[in-house]
Amino acid sequence: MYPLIVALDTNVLHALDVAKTLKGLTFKVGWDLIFEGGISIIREITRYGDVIVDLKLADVPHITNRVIEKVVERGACCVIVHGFLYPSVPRSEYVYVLAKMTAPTLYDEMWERLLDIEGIRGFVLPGNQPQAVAHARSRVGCKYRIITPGIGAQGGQPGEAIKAGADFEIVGRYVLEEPSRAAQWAQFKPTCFNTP
Ligand code: OMP
Repeated sequence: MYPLIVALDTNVLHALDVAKTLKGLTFKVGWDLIFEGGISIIREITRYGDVIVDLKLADVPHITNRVIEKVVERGACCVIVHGFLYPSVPRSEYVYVLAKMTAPTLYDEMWERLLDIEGIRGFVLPGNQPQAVAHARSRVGCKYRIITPGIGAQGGQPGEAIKAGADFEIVGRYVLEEPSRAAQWAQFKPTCFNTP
């Protein structure tokens, strides 16, 4: 397994085709694909690899927890939740907290506070800002996973965020356009965790 999470932000046929071609990797399923393929697309993609569901959840805890439960029941390993919910972020082994985005947002003013959150699976941090990834890794050690979008189309270079301390890089367009590019990740090793 390469330290790569392929973001299947595409139509159902293309997503299934890429997942089959890259069987054994990890896939991220978001709104785009779920609107096209229905919620059952989660289970379908799990036939090819681990699935992270990215709904960027941001509701009150009882609602967020109900959604997480439904997604996990369908075979997802984990779910991405907005960090700005802090301190009402759901704490669970299924939760990745989005702490800073690849585009400028208000997270830039408070993201470091979110690194104190305990009892989660890990953090989503911007792979096109390796210095932020390195800072987060030095703060959390190997207690939590770090996964990083922003590679390829958003300016990050393959492997750069992993070298800065990430475990997995999340890549959409760069790999969707040409799935053979996934092989570039064969040379990289996760900083702390081998599983997404
Ligand atoms: P590409 O730019 O095509 O590689 O896609 C990036 C993927 O990462 C998309 O699925 C985005 O929703 C996701 N993403 C970001 O681009 N920036 C963020 O700050 C956070 C995410 C995410 O949570 O995955």
